[in-house]
Amino acid sequence: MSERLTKDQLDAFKVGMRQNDQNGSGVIATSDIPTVIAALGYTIPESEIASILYELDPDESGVVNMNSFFGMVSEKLASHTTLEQVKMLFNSMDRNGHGYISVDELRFITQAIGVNVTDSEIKLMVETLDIDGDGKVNFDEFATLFKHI
Ligand SMILES: [Ca+2]
Ligand SMILES: [Ca+2]
Repeated sequence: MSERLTKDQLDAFKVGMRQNDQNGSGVIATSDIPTVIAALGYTIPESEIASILYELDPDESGVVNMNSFFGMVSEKLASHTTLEQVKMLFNSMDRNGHGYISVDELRFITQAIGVNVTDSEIKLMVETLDIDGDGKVNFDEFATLFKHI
């Protein structure tokens, strides 16, 4: 079994990227990657983040294709995560227990853990995961980050 995202999921991410490209942001700044990883609930040593960034952006252009980023997420992070951990992470992010993560909830979480992201970056994170396009992230969409489970 592959731990990578399926072709369908990658296609969904690409659709999200194209939508984001209309706003001029189909890429993510490498400086934002530690923030995004933290917002997903992971603690990764700085040394490992440095190697991730080097892998994603070997020529140090300062930006990474969103597709490459999610490929890295599915490969590096998912292999360490059990379904129980994914559920716990999702439940902790779904503060009102309605069964989805809203932009507001993601904003609250990023502020709570002390990372500095703009509203447009938060919306980009939601849009990239939001496969059915309802503007919120349900558990199935969230779990695509960890699809090997
Ligand atoms: Ca919620
Ligand atoms: Ca959705």
